[in-house]
Amino acid sequence: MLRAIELWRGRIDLVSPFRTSFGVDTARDLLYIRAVGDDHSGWGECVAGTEPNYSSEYLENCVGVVTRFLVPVLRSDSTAESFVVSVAPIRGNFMSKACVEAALLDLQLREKNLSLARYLGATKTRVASGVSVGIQNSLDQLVKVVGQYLEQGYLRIKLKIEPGSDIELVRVVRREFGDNLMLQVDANAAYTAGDASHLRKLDQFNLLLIEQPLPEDDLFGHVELARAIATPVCLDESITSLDTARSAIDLQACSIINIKPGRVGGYLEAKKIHDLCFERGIPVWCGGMLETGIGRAANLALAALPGFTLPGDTSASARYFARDVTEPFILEDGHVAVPDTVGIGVEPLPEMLEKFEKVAEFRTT
Ligand code: SMG
Ligand code: MG
Repeated sequence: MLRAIELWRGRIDLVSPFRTSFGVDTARDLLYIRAVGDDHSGWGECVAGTEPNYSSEYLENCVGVVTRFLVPVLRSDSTAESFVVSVAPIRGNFMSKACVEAALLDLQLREKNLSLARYLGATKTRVASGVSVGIQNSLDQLVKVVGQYLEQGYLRIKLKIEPGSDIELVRVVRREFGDNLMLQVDANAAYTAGDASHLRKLDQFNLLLIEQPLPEDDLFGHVELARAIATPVCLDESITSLDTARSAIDLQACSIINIKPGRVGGYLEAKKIHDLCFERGIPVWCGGMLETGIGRAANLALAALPGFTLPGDTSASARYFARDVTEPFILEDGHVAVPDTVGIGVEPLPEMLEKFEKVAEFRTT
């Protein structure tokens, strides 16, 4: 039974600034949802950023959406599944929905003594991990950073690119680390349909994929671009639901999909997208939103499904934080272990939670 929902806020510094085509992050503002039952509680992490630049959602707004629209649908007998149905009429706000759903899932799975991985249908006990490398101040710095990650054992490198900082980056990294390196790029929607001939210059580097080259709502632009270049197009921001995933696949706007539960409204929708892609032969991989251990744990459970055939942005805790909020996730032999106890398998460490603030509590009836 669900007795209460709590909202917790905190902030955690990143070990190094993370620069993308839309901005620089030096820390993460955090919103955790805690679903309180009789004997257990479940945690969910909101992936929204401080500002609405990756997507239109932002953390402060999520606090309002959760409080005003999502918590009021909850009853003491609510489940993650019933919650998803109840909030379907509320448009968008995927990241707000996803963190509440995640907390409910964690609680109900703990009550059933079942791990999220097993509940979702995981077939792996560890997940191949890549790392996302932000835009650096110089090419020398980029080579140094990539070299360090490879030394740590990461199996795939993703370079953030933007106009003016793209072809040369890839050329230098390929030259330095060789043709066998699994390498991909992420533009975070920084290009336009007119950039096809420029982006075609990436074709010579045998990239695994180019992620979200064009704006989120430009599916047709991606169709045209995918026809014009040889590098496989992967969508991230554009895929906000099972329906958009199906449209993108049918239109051939992409041949690979990055699945992020926060972006699609939760783990249940993420699993549906996985299942569709699996059936359609579309490779998927698990994206990242600089999550702390709470979000990371749940992402690892998802990434353990059989269709996740490409390494994810499921890096170890140390890639992000000097000290994670949970027990740290570590990289071993290029992989991160999938939690397999109950629920998401982790909880905030008491000494870390002390630095958080419980900003709201709602009792259910
Ligand atoms: O969690 O390792 C991570 C970050 C991966 O590059 C990453 N995420 O567009 O895929 C993406 C970005 C979005 C987050 S930028 C703050
Ligand atoms: Mg991306």
